[in-house]
Amino acid sequence: MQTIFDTIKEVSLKIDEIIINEDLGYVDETNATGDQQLKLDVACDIIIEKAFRDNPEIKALISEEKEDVMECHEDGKYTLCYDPLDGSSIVDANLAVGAIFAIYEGEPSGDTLVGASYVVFGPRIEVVTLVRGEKPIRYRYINGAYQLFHEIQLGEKGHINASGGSQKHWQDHHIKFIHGLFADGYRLRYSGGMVPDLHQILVKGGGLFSYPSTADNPNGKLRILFEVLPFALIYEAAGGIAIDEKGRRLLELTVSHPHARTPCFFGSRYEINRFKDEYGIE
Ligand code: P6P
Repeated sequence: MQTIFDTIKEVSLKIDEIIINEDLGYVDETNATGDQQLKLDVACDIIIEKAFRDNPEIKALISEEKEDVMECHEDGKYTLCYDPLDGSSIVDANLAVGAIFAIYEGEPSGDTLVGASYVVFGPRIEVVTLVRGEKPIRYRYINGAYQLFHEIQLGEKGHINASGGSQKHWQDHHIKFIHGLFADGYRLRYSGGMVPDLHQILVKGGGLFSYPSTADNPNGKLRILFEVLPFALIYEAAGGIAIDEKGRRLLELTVSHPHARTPCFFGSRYEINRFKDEYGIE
């Protein structure tokens, strides 16, 4: 799996160049989940596909930007699912964005997820890698090379509340729960970029990221295979909890379709247990 992480670090530098130098306009296409595609999305997708398709370890590639599975090597060990540039629509505001990678050994599901990684394209480029059963490791790109920065460990309780989704479409009990955290002094830290928003909670020691079901997104907005499951694995490995609105571990969800979505809650233990109490979940 280390060769996959090394390749992610290599492609991160190419994607960073694309973000800085390329056109931010839209193409005429939409992706598999109906999002209008930016030229950035397509360019980053091509970079990742080219980097991995000849790797004999790769059985198949599944991209958020493509409808179909890309079969690579019949005897390959891993299926790699990825979101090439999550949050690409906020690049034009010069906000941090990210790429997310999920490494499955077998049919993609929470049980077969054996590794995860994400890249944060911010004031610095950072990569976090995780081999299941180990601690997440944070790397920073400094002076022309990635340097190991530290292992990531969430505290018991944090102070960040990253509350996603259209507030006008939140259900009443969600409004009460979120506002209760703010009333207790939590700080709103939500950019609309899943990767920096979740990364911030991980590296600042704790808090809550929530993207609930809403009237306009009844299944939530975030995609299970390439967004939700990799972060669920990373949050649990960092000592946190990752569940859906019924309190089910996200890593135990069944995946009905490669582009299926789910409501999701990621956080340190105190915030998730408070969520369960207020949602009346055992
Ligand atoms: P909203 C970006 O488009 C994205 O998929 C995630 O990166 C982010 O967490 C979410 O959408 C933001 O959605 O509805 O809060 O703007």
